[in-house]
Amino acid sequence: MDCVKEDLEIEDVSPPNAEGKDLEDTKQTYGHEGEWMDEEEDGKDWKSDVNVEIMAEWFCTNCIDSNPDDESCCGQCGEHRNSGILEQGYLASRDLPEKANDMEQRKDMSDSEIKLHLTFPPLWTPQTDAASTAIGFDERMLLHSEVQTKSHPHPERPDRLRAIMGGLSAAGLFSGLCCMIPSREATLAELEWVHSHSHVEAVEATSLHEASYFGRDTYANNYSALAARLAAGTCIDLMTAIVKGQILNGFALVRPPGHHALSATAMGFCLHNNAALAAKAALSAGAKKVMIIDWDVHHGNGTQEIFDSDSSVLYVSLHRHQAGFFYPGTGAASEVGIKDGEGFSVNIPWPCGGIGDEDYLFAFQNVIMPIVEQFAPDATIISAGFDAAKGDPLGGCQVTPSGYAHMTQLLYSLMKGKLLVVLEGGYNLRSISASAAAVLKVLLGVSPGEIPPSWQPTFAGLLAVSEACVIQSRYWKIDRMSLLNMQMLLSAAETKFKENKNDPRQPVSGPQAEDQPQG
Ligand code: Q9C
Ligand code: ZN
Repeated sequence: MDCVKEDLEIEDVSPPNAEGKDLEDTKQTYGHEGEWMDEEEDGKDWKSDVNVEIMAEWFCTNCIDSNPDDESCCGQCGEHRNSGILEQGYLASRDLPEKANDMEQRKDMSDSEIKLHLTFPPLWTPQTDAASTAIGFDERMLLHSEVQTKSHPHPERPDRLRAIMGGLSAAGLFSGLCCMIPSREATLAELEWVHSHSHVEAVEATSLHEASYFGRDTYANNYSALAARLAAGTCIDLMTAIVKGQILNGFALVRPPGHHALSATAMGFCLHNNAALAAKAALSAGAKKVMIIDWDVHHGNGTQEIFDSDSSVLYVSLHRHQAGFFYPGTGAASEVGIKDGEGFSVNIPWPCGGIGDEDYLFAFQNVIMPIVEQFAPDATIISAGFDAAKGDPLGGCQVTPSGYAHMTQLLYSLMKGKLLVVLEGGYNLRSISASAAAVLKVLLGVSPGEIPPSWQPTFAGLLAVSEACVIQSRYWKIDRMSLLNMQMLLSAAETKFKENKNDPRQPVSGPQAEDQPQG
């Protein structure tokens, strides 16, 4: 398909190798889904890569793309090389002493130096009430960082949380309008709610080593196990507080992310499954039915596996699937859960990249909300990766902050505000901070208004949504009219698509469709 090739160009930006490392090393760089895109990989002209190897380069702070030394703006995302993205509205923890709070002095401190200045448990008393929005964050989660041996920085980096915290405070959302809850490390017993004992031990063991790996992409350093316990504990506590009515909703700004972590395996940058642990916490705090809605661009294979045969947890995911050729390869619409959990996994698999707001909202209106209304969850967790956002170096999709706000709003209305948002992926610092701010605004009660009626699905979006509808209608009531309507739109679009060799991402109806340039 045309679109597949185009999307690869977005991702296939492995940098020329300045240090003169061998090609094997270049292959290990992040940002292109290597083994999932073998065909395209083969067509690559390695020789020309060798030729540019001597060129000096710099890596964009915002999107980690590599750029030639003589450029001052990133060719991928446009960020100025010295924009100082992490120095605007920087949030310093209240627990840090003067030195660490001073940006000037702090610039020269390494992450582990900063850690030495942290005093825990927190010296402050959390102030919460039933109407408040709580933020979960702890600077010790910044200590989880790849020990750099490769030519390219790892996308799942501490700056992600710095940028989001900075963005929220610059937008005036933090800390004035939110309360904070202190972070706590999840106990080993809690981790074993969803993970095997040996998995927990394997993660714990990494703290003895400066650098360890679970597979090629999932790194750990001395502090990763601590960060992972904190991420999990933060999600557990926020969820518990929501179910008990101590806070209205919460945003867990945590890393490492969690949704790829299986009960016995760390993978996809994830160590412990934070959202799954939050779901268990909700159940133990008295919720009977919990929903996890996962809008990270990747399928949450870990979360799905953990609750595969469990009818008390509904797992819903929208993700780039590409017929199984996009990481992690799972999440076909036909995966619906097993045993007692059959019908309690809902997958909406995008057939290609480039998917945006219109398709996400179309999926919400036509499959997700109808199912969720019937399931009627007592607690809802959003596995909120922002790697489907426009500008993301891994996702190659087009979701805007407004799209994220509308998705949050639909769930907010249904749940009367009771939502836990858990950060998963998202690798463009500008995109993730703008998206997180848009979501937080909704949590704080600011509605983004009506979904623009001009938003129409694309052929690709319609394809995925109607496939999911047909499959899910075995388990849930899906409006016959909207099913018929979708099928009509689809067959019309299909004919058009075949006749004109159109881009599958072009809108299927509405005034824009006619004006769209062809090819
Ligand atoms: N070698 C999250 O967004 N890419 N994880 C692997 C194949 C891994 C993404 C490429 C992407 C993991 C939380
Ligand atoms: Zn992801």
